[in-house]
Amino acid sequence: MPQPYQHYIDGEWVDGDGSETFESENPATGESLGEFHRGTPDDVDRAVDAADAAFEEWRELSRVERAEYLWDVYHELRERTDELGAIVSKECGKEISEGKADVVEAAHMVEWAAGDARHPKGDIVPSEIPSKDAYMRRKPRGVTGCITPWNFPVAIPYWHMAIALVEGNTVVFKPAEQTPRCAQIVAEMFDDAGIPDGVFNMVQGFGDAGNAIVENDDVPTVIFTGSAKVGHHIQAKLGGVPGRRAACEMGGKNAVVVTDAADLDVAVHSAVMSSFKTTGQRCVSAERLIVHSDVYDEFKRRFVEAAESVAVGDPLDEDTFMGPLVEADHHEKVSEYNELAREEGVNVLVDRTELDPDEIPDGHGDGHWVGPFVYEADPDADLRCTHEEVFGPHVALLEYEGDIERAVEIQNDVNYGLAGAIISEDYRQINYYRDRAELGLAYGNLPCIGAEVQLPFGGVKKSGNGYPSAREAIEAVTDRTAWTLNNSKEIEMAQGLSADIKTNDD
Ligand code: UN1
Repeated sequence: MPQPYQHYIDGEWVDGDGSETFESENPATGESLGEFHRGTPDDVDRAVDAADAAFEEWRELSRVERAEYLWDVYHELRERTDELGAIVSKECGKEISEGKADVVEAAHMVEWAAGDARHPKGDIVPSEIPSKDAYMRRKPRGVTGCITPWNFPVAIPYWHMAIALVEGNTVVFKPAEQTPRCAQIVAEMFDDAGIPDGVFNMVQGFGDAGNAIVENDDVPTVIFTGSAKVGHHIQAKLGGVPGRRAACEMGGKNAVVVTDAADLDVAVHSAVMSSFKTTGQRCVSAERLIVHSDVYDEFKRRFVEAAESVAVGDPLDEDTFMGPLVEADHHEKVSEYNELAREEGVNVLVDRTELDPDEIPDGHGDGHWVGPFVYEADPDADLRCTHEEVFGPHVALLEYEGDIERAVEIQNDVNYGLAGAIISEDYRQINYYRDRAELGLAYGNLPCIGAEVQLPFGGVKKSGNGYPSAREAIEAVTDRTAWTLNNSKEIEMAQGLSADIKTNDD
């Protein structure tokens, strides 16, 4: 492919209108991974026009025919997992097992959507009237705008697009500006699959391009995964507009609850995974550990030991546990939150904000390195550091006394409600947590990361409206028709309503 890399609009690779380009940077080394055309709002509008024009023919195909294009993508994802996993790791800094898992998660989502094309759909609904057949149908909504984040640069685009396409919608994809190389590969796969012109379109760029999708009234559905700030803007903008819908998945201030009945091996393992995997940069990562006082001292000792020693390093090295943060601005934000926690008077237990020079791998001096930051805080204090999402390896230990109700009260004392976990051997505690924790995704005796694609992924409260994965995504990209057919020559109404037409002559 020639550089600068191009947009994909109406089945063609194009430069677009703008004169600006931008670079993708490897966050572990600072090296450039390519130059990309920066899309403009006009480029987005052209992509929307192409998607709108392609919609009528695409919706006429059967779901099974549409899924055939996705099966091609599936096989390419499977065949190229190792190669693409390394590109994911290079572009967003996730360690290599996570880079590959991103591609595998993408394959799973495509498999789910394409396989679902052959599954029975809809409900048969009873009628009061014997001669009536009632059932449910779903219709595609049209152009779907997909605005995706950098932390799952292959998986999340397919979360959004695989189902939207199988259901008969066309797509305009605006990937994160931090991971355009991965997005380029996503687009190449649709091109390789020979998807009809205009059905899939991609415009590379920044927030102004994403906003052009939101502003375009020919886009009935916008699917967004990313920051709460942008997601709430989209929800506010589209919420009151008839016919337009926003399906948003945003962040969290997620917690792992460790009760007095916890197995501490499971607790420490789950907490380390939840807090430090992906360098804390999953929207499901845990930044709060709510720990019962009976087990607090031992848990703290073991968790601190792990936080002091987890391996930060080259994402391509299989011995690395945590890669760098994604970019300089984010490094600054995480460092500022660590500083803020100190200003708010917490008790800092581990501070690896600045790594020792010998911890930074050779040739990686320009990476955005950071290690764990762990502190103890009062669960009742109204602190920003324990209530706002940092999106990094920044973790508070919050000690509680008393019963599970108290732990769940602390868990729920944030505006977010995405993911969480309870570690306990007591099924009553587990069941109370399951029913009362305000969460979209909850786990028992596991980390609160690593959801499988067939689960309905999404949160409550400030975390989103619970649409972006699997069956629930179908609801986002389709409209329901409750269909009733009369098999009789007579019209008979339900509810005892008279069907007699009475005239003045009666
Ligand atoms: C995200 O957190 O940004 O559940 C997505 C998980 C992954 C998806 C995470 N399957 O950890």
